[in-house]
Amino acid sequence: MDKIRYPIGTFEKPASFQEEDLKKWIDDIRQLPNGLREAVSGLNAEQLNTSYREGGWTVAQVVHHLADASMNAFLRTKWTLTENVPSIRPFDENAWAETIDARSLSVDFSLRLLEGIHGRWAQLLESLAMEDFQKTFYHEGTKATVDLYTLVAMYAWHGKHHTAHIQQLRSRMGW
Ligand code: NI
Repeated sequence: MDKIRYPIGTFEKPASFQEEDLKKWIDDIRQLPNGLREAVSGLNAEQLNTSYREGGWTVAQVVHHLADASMNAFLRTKWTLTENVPSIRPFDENAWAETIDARSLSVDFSLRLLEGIHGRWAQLLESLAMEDFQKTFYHEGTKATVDLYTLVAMYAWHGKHHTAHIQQLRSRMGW
């Protein structure tokens, strides 16, 4: 296992879902914007433009990537709740991380996006009944049917995974 690339390990789909797991994941989703803001606080432009690993995204690209991923995940959640097994399309995360907004804008744009998205998302998830989390979408990329439980668990992991990239870089560099 590459600890720089996977500081908290890879995502493992939980074998079963308990109400307390769900509460914890929703809490992780709610906390992500604050934790991320703290992880980048005080970094200067040069530090924000430093790759978290050899050949990897810069700190700023990681922040913009989190906004890209959460925008998609929030839409997937809404489609799953409002349509019958909607078909969702993947997005090319590497290509999205290379467009001009993700390469040049202040991270503050994406931090504010994440605050808005995660605030709405956590509130929505908290309002659902347990059986709502069994609703599914069809992922056109992996050709798999995915339930809402798995999406929520995955994004709880995803936020912590990328925040840890930044925290680990800071600790390695002594920032
Ligand atoms: Ni990611």
